[in-house]
Amino acid sequence: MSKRVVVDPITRIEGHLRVEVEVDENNVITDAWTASTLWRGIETIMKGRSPMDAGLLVQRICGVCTYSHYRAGIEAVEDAIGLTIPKNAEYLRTLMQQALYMHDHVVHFYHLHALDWVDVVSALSADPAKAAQVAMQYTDKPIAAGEGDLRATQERVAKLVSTGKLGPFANAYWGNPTYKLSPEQNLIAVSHYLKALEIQRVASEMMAIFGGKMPHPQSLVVGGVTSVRDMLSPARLQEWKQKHATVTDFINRAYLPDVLMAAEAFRQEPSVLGGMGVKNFMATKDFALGHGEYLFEGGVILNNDLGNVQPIDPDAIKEDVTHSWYDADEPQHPYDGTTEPEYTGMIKRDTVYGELPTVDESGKYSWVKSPRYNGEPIEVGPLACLLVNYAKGNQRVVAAVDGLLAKTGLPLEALYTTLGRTAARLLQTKLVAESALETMDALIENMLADESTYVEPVIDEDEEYKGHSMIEAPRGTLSHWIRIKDGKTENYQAVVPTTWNAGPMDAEGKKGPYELSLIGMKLDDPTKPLEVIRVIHSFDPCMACAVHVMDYKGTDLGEYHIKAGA
Ligand code: NFE
Ligand code: MG
Repeated sequence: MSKRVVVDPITRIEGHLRVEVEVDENNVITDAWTASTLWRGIETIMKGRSPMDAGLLVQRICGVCTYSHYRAGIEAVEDAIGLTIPKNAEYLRTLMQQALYMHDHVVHFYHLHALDWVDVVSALSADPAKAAQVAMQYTDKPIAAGEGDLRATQERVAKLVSTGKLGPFANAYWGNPTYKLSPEQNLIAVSHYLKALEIQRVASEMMAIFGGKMPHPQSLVVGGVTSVRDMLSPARLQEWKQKHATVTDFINRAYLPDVLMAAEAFRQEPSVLGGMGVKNFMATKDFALGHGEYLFEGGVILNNDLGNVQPIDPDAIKEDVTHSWYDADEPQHPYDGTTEPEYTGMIKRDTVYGELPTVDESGKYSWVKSPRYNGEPIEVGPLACLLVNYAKGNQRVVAAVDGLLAKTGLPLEALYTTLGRTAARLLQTKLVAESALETMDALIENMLADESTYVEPVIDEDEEYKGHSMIEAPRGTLSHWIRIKDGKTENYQAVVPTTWNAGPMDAEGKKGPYELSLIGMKLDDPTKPLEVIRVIHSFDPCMACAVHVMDYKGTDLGEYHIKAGA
């Protein structure tokens, strides 16, 4: 008989995500539904406001990739009014985005995803001297993995455990048999987890040098950038380079070796080698390197046909709300998209934890919409970006992917897995970090001849405009779509990476990447579904981004009782 497993909330993400799966008598997942239970809001409040404020307002969609929405909002307006920004502004915007990626991906791997791979309790029984030797197997120059570092880490964790207050290490499925690292490997990873807390601060400071602050930097405006004095100051540029070197060092000496270590340990673990259902991918051109070159090219791959990467057709994008808590008669193109709430609630049924409210999959069950490309679901994110660029023969990407496959001895097919998604994020981080120095050189070279950073925008109140931006955010392709009338924002829609990946079924019952990635996976113990969490975390969910609508009328949507410490 089939049983329903509910995971809610999925922790270590931004926002609220619920996953429900149905398992058969062998604990194999036969069906899956993902639902955002969080309702926020930005698209609706954009209406009637000045397009000049769009970037600053939409930036509040998220506190993680805040720069992405800021930039996307501003570039949508620039596209609408046909404004081309100066080269210096493009390079500076790219430098900020490189800092964002270096921050966001390191935080995801260590603080949001690592504990799906790393058993902290096992690290307590490691031999630090032996662990220091193990660390040398994955890099010549380990960081924070000498015997002294590892002993100190172990003592720190033991002290935490002895207090009984486990903080970030509480409420996990420690001891789950799908954890595969040895105690020594676990100890190395825990040491890097702690070191990454320092590194993410340095990456944030990189962003703040040109952005004024992090999160929510504030140096972009429609027409260019405002951090002119920082760009002209050799001391500021040097400070950025030093911080860049510190973070890059960590990526090369901790993040890369840890992914190699995980690839080796988990290469036989079935729940890690699945994790992909939708074989359509999309990524967009981004990261200006100078001289008209970009780090990543864009395109769409359908049915995993790597021999046929198509250019992105913006008209092919529509959002379906058949199973989302919104009202619309048919899939809508974002220029004409609406965001009318229609909450229909949950239904009670038996689960492995007893009777609970559960999603009503025959009706509406998520606040996330379902974007489709010519009616097809698409996976976006670092893996999609690498696959599109690998297929297009982007030399940097081909070298990075082939290099990692050679080092791990894994075939190309290994990319189409939970492990592959996680390894792709590492490779993207490395490529972005390396490219940042090229962008910096391009900026310095360009400024010798041209100091312009801003072009004044003009919006004619008697004209109507529409425009969109499409950029790569850390979780994948992000597009913002604006219509301007009477000098005001008439309609605004954001189609966000997590929306592409986490959306519920569409009108035809087609499932998106999250849902399809879970079907067919066997759980060791349905009451402790670590495998589900690991697969979903590999996408790096951000429900704040995915559901960017709030109840601006203050309507009571539901009542929640939260048991502290439960
Ligand atoms: Ni809130 Fe975001 C990114 C955007 S997610 S983190 O990256 O855009 O879907
Ligand atoms: Mg939207």
